[in-house]
Amino acid sequence: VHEFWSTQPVPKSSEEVVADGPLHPPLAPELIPKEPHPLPEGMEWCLVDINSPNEMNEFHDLLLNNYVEDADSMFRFNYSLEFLRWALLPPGFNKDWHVGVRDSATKKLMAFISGIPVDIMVRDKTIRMAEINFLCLHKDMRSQRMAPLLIKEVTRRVHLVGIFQAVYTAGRLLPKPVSTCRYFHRSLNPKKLMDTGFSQKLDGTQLAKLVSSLRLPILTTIPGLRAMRKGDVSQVRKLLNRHLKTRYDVLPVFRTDAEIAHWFLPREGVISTYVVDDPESPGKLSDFMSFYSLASSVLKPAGVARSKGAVRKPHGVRPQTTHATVNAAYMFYYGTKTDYGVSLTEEEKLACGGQKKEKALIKERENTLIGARLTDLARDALILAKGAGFDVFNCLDMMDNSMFTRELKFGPGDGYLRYYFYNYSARSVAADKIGFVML
Ligand code: JJ1
Repeated sequence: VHEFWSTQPVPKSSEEVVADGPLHPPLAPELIPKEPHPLPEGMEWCLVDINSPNEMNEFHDLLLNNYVEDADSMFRFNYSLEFLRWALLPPGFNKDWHVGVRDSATKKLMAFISGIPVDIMVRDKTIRMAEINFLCLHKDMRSQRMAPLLIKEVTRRVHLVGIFQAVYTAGRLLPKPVSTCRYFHRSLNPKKLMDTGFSQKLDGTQLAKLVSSLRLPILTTIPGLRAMRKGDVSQVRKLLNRHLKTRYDVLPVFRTDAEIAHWFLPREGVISTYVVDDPESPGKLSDFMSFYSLASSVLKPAGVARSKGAVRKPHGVRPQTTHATVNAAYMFYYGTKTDYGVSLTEEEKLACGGQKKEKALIKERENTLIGARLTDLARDALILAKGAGFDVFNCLDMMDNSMFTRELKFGPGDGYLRYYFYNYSARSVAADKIGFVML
C-alpha cells in the first residue's frame, strides 16, 4: 500500500511498537552517497538561501499557493516571510537542509523541503534529530512521485552530518504515528469566522448569543504579566526545560540561551511571549507562555464548498466573502513553577498509608494547581491575542492544553496532527504527553 514508506525505516502500520530504539544503526560514512539523488529530466536541485530576499519571495510564493490545506480546501496556511525566517534560521541551522527543486528550463521553484537540528527527548533518551518541515510540491507536479525524492535527499544531507533520526508531523495518516493530536479552536471574532466558513453558520439571534458568551475582558488578569525581554532568557530556559521534562514524554531540550532568545523573544507578527514577573519579588519569573502567528488564506467563499446536492441558500443569508485571510494565533510553549513545593501534612501522609498513595495525592494536587494556573495564563493569552487582532486562537490537545480548553470555550476542529519519527520506533505517546510543538 505504501510504495515509498514500506522501504523506509519507520514502523509498519500493523505493528505494535513495544520498545523504544533506532530501526537501523548509524550508517558508515562510505555508505552515504556524496551526490544528490538524481531527479527526473528537466528538474534540478537547488538550495534556497533564507537570507536572500529574492529566493525567500519565491519560497513564500510556493507555499502560499501550494502548501497545506484543510480537508475541504477552504483554507490554506499562509506563512509570512518573517515567520519562515524565524522557523528556518535557528542557532545551528544548516543551509544545506533548505532544499529546493527548480524547473531546469524556467528556473521556477517547484518544490521544497527543510530540516533544522533539534535535540528531542523521548522518555529517558535524548537524541539529536532533524526536524523536517515545509515539504511542499507545486500543484502542477503532484502525483509524480516527487515527495519521496525530496525526503530521500534531505535524509541524505542529514546523514552526512552524522544524524540518523528525524521528527516530522503531518495531517495525514502515514506509517506510523507515535502520537495523534487534535486541533482545538477558540473563536475571538465569531462573525468573521462564520463569514469565511471557518465556523458554523448561525442566524442573527444565535450569533448574538455566541458573541456574548465568548466576550473577553480587555485587560489581562495575572499580576506582573509583561512581554518577555532579553534579560528573561535564562530564567525562561530553566522554567521551560523543567516544565517539559517533568510533564511530558516527548520534548525538545533547549541547551543554550541563544536558542531560547531565538524561539521566544517577541517578533512582531511572528512570536509573542509573555512572562509573569512576580510583583512580590521583581525580576523573578514564575511563569511564561507564548503563541505564534500564522494566517490562513480563505480559498473559497463559504457556501461554495457545500456537498453535492445541497440546496443553495437564498441570497439574503449567503455569507460574506470579503475576507482574504483568517488570522490565527497558535499556542506555543509555556512553563510554570506552580507545582513547586506541594507537600502533605503528617496527618495526610498517615491517611495515605504508603509512599505510592502519597505520590499519587501529590501529583493530583499539583495537577489541580497547574490546571488552574495554565487556565489563567491561557485566558490572558486569549485576551492578548484578541487585542492584537487575531480572529481565532488554536492549539492541539497536546501538552497540558486539555486542562484549559473546555473552560476557555475552545472547540474541536476537523483537523488532526500526527507526530512521526524517522528511524526511531517508539511506543505510542498520548497526546497530552507530547511536549514538542512543530510550526
Ligand atoms: O482549521 C481547521 N479546521 C477549521 C476549519 C474547517 C473548515 C472545513 N474543513 C475548523 N473549524 C471549526 C472551528 C470551530 C470554532 C469554534 C469552536 C468549535 C470549532 O475545524 C483544521 C484544524 O482543525 N485545519 C486543518 O485541517 C489544516 C491542516 C492541519 C494539518 C497540518 C499539517 C502540518 C504538516 C507539517 O508540519
